[in-house]
Amino acid sequence: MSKKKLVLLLLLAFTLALGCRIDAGRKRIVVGFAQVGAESAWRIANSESIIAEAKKRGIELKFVDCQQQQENQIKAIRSFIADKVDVIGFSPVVTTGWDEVLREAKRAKIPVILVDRGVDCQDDSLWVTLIGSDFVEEGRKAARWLAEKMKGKANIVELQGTIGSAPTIDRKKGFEEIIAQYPEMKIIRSKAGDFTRSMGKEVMEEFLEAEGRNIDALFSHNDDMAIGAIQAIEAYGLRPGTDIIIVSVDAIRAAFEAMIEGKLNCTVECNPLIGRQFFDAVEEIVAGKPVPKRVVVDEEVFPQEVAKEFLPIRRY
Ligand code: GYE
Repeated sequence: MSKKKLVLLLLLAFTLALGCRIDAGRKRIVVGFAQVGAESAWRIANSESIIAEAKKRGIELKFVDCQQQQENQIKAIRSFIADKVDVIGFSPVVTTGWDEVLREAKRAKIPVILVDRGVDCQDDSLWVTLIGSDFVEEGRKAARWLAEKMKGKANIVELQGTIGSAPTIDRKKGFEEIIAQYPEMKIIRSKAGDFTRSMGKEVMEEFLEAEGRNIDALFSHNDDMAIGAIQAIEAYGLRPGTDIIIVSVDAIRAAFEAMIEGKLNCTVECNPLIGRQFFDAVEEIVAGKPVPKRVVVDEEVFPQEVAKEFLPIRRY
């Protein structure tokens, strides 16, 4: 063998060996996820969907429950940056106040995916994509259903979600947009119940105290608050679903059960099972492929009449 051939052969062997080493040591994808909290059945299903999908794909997930506190989310994101994760996912508890920490992620060249909720930042290069529902449309759907049910006439009380959060801002906007077309449909009281059952109950008690039988309908920004409100209405001596017509959002199993009991009238679907779409985007981003800036989840409206049919197949 000539010297030249030997050198070439050695070079080839070296390259192959190096290639194998790199392949064998190919880094597992690491994702940091700063979750809002565990405030509702929707959120719990959303967390489960994300955790299960990471496991299925062999992706390392650093998952932090931020207990509905923006400062906890910012802290978690900073720790993900320090850990040099491949991708950061988070569901912003409120829309504002993210510019600084998102700029830090950008400087560290860590792509950010918004999951479920959007942010209000001028610079949309601070995140790669938003995967979640169209909350304005959900508000419209609730209002359209209610307007038809009430024949365009109702005194409505509104239980809002977390103040300053995207679903609260947008569901209210969509609902009001449709209600504005009906001069005899009015929101007579509106207050935040922070998306929890206990607050839904508490605020509904206040509404009843102030308005009593003057209330015809309730629009609740999620099912958990509606379920809390149902308890308050019963305790007040009125029949939820009959004396007060109730429409809410999420379509969790407990809402279907309440509809079967006749206590809730309609729920607009908001799908929390977005783990698959989230990790599809993660893998595409890591592979350097382009992803759409906005991915909207498909959703339905479920009135009481179909509750029995759909409860057995509801997954959350
Ligand atoms: O409707 C509510 C949850 O952001 C869509 O947050 C989500 C909302 C959901 O706590 O139940």
